[in-house]
Amino acid sequence: MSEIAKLEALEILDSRGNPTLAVTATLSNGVKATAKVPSGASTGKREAVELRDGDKARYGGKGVLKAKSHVEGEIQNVIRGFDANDQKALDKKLCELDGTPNKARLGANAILGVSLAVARASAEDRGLPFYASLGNEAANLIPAPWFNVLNGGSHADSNVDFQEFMISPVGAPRYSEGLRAAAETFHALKAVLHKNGYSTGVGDEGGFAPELKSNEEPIELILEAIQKAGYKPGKDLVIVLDPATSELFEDGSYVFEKSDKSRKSPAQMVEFWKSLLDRYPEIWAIEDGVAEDDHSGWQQLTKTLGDRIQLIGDDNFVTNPTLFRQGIKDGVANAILIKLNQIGTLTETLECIEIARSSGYGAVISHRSGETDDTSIADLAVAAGMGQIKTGSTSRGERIAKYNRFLEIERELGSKARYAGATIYDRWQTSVKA
Ligand code: 2PG
Ligand code: MG
Repeated sequence: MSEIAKLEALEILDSRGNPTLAVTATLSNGVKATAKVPSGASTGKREAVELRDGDKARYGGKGVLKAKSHVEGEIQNVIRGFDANDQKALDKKLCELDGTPNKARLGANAILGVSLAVARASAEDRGLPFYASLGNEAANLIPAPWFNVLNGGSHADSNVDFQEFMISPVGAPRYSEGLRAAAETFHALKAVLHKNGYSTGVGDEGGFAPELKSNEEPIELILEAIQKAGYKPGKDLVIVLDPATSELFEDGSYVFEKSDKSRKSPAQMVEFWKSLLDRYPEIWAIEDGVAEDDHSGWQQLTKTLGDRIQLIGDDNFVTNPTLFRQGIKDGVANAILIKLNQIGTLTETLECIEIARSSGYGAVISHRSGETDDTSIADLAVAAGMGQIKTGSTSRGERIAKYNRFLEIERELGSKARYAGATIYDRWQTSVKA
């Protein structure tokens, strides 16, 4: 048995220049590994608590020295001597030690850092790649990525209300070819934006963030770019949206504040998506098409479009097994977005993935808008055979780190490597994807 011998935490910066934690776990035999914690901007209200110092004299209150001291103090004192290969017991202990329903006392950033660092150390200890340590020998499915090539909403200073316009190379024969198709399309999109006189500066997740005229213009520009790159929209590459509508929901209405200032009722919002899908059959999935607090809107959306496309719940489920189970009972969404730091331990994250699998829901692993060079989510996606990931555009090092990690895994798996591609979408009507 390899025991946990030491925990160290370092206050580092994330991709937005805000503090976050790097946690290093050292085992009794000297093996050590580090995990770095991400941070969101358009967070769901019921996410586990990211503990910030609140000391305005440092990083505008965003320091994480308290979380660091929890890792090196209370948590280390309790888990020193724990079996590093018993992740479930470790994560259970971390939750008990925190004692709150949302990890508010010790901080989900502190807890996740420890949970992941120990998981990584355990993989090192057993001489396995992280994905093989987390999964089993059958873990060989490389996910179809969603590349966020145009950023809006709270991730960019533009007049686009919706947060993410993504492309997914579902038609590629293998992951590396899909990555190439996406990168080529990203460059083609840059040329299209230039031609139209738009800026090509990028937003938080590496997608372009120009001042566009409407919420539909990004779709038109992306379709043009896919063709310009030599691919077929709706076949080689499809479109996925995360409008992050919880950010637009005010007093029961959806307010398109950044574009035309219009207001929509939940029923009108569902109608909006339906008509958008009618016009753009290249859209295969929508995340957070209605807001986290709009429960009946979610049911209506699922009833109306759930047999046509993948509808992913992010802000409403917040990778929380209890909220997810309830949502499934209530007929909300048909897929879940999985973010480790929304819930705070690896075990609870895996539980959500398992619930999705046993309920026939899709599961998409995701980065946060504030990221580091940590690549754990790439390995987790393969370990759990998830089939889909979103981790930004084909620019910005912290995004590319994950995409490049899949290239290493693909090479390592050799002929065993499978690419998820379009298979994930088989259950939805093929007519939409003609
Ligand atoms: C989202 C995420 C990631 P954030 O809404 O899905 O793209 O954004 O990390 O800001 O919550
Ligand atoms: Mg989202």
